[in-house]
Amino acid sequence: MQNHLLKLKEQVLAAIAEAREGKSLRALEIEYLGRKGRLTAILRGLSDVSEQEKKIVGQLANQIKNDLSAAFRQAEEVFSGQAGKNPSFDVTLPGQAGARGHFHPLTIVLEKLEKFFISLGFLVLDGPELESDYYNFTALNIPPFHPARDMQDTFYVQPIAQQAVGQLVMRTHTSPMQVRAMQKYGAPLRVVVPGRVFRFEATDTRHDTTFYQLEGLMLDRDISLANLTAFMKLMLSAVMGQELNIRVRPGYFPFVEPGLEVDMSCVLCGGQGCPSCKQTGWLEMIGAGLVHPEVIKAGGLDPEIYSGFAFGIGLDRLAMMKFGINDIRLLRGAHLPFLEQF
Ligand code: FA5
Repeated sequence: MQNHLLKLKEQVLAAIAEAREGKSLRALEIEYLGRKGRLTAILRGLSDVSEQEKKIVGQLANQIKNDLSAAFRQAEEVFSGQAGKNPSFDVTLPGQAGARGHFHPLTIVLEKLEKFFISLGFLVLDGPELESDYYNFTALNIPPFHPARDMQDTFYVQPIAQQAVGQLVMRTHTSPMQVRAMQKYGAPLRVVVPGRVFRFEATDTRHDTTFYQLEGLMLDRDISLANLTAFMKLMLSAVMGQELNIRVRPGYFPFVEPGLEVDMSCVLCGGQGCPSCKQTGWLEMIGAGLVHPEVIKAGGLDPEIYSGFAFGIGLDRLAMMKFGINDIRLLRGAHLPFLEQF
């Protein structure tokens, strides 16, 4: 009997949920709870059961009747548009504002860069953080034991299957993706590769052991330094939201020839000189150059046909400049009062 009652309750609740108008709701109520309704009939039939069962089943049946009546009232309110108009609920009271998240300064800078390069027809690629020694160094014209390896000391990882992949490193820059992209997509090629990189070095306000870079590579026929400098000026101006000047100086990276350091005019002092730019009016932001013929060969392409430029920009330093952050370590400090400012 109890099971029968509980099943009946489920049946009615399902029918209420399916009702689409007040009329069918009223018909349902009469069918089950009316004077000649099915639940009423069950209650009447209780005269045939034992006193003890009568007590238990009677109590359950009454409870079910009350529950169903309440469900009918609630559904009726929905149909009559009264739902939510309960006078004990004051809709004019101010609500509780939910905490709203926002983007991290690094994400803001990265999105601006990606948008800029996508608008110029570049692909955005992702690369492995745990990289082979070959792509991180050797393919970039930095063979084993070459002194240039000292420029970017890193964390070496012991591979499980040594013979399969050779030495593994936490990548020191995003440049390994240059050769990977050439091998996968050939030329002509326009790609940018944002990502996290790792170095084994002492931290200070401008150096961290983990930071972000964005690599850029453009390969085609007749790409020159003029193309490179034009892109650098446009890119920095787009991210900073103001027209900036750049200057280039010779720089040494074994995977480019010639190699350049690109500085941008200091956004804080407009190039006049201030503590942030060490009174020079310039800030070093980017390593760049024309892709070395050996690197183009490692990518499976002919350096007699294709030339190109490549660059690597530090996103942390860019975010520091854009938002006036004076210590790079704040970017990964997970310190909410700091992050809530952006
Ligand atoms: C490189 O990593 C080269 N792969 C860049 C490159 C790409 C050159 C393509 C030529 C062609 P560099 O070590 O200078 O270069 O780093 C590039 C940028 O990363 C720097 O300008 C700086 O903005 C940032 N950076 C370098 N070291 C750190 C560090 N320890 N902490 C934070 N940012 C850093």
